[in-house]
Amino acid sequence: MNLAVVIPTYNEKETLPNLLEELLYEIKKIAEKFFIIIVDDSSPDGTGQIAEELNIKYGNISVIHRKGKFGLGSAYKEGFRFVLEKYDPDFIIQMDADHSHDPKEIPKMLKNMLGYDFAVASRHVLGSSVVGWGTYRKIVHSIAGTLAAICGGLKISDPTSGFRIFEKSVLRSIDFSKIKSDGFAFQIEMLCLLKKMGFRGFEFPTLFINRKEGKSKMGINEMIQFIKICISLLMRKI
Ligand SMILES: Nc1nc2c(ncn2[C@@H]2O[C@H](COP(=O)(O)OP(=O)(O)OP(=O)(O)O)[C@@H](O)[C@H]2O)c(=O)[nH]1
Ligand SMILES: [Mg+2]
Repeated sequence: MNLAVVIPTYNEKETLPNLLEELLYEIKKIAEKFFIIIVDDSSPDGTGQIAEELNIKYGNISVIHRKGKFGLGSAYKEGFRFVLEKYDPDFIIQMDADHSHDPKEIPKMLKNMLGYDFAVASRHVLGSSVVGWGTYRKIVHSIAGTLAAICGGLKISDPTSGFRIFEKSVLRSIDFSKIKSDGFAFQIEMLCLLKKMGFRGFEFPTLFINRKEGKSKMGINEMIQFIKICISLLMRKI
């Protein structure tokens, strides 16, 4: 099995080295060939350079250096296009760089992919847990997830989760120019498109650990864009 992992980064110098060490350890156990793609938006803290150094240390890491901060969704679009054009992985994994997503769950999710087109690591199904979130974060997250699910008509309990696996033909059949969001709302639009195209997904119970280092990039602008996308979905404009 050949695997590719796409990781968008913006100021993640504290977390990326440990994440990559653990990720490589896990995927080397199951993959014949593997490719890691870091999409860095000129992180002022030098994450892009650190990613290059990690490639010298481990190999198999491609770093896409972009000229500005163009957003999480735009980073995924570019990373997915790159990986499909350059490599031919059987599965493509997306995850955050902040080590909130546990690489040990990748083999477990892959084992369940038979008969499915994609998988979403969920913080809301039986067996999942979230470590390190306060009440405010839990409430905001629940409201955002519920709103997105209602507006998009999604049956997924955690539509904002950024830890997902796609079978390669799924990503090959997607016209990414149809996804308007360049920010965090990309996650929702992507699920809506998958649903529209009739792809089948499942949710996997995840252990989500809040970032211990670095800062969240989810700001007020992202929230506004998220609400706009939800309204467009509700009005069937997407
Ligand atoms: N390339 C790129 N990556 C981004 C951008 N915004 C966020 N990211 C990355 O996207 C991932 C998710 O961002 P986070 O800040 O962890 O967002 P979050 O998980 O909602 O927030 P926390 O739970 O507080 O960490 C991380 O790997 C970020 O570095 C961006 O504009 N460009
Ligand atoms: Mg995060």
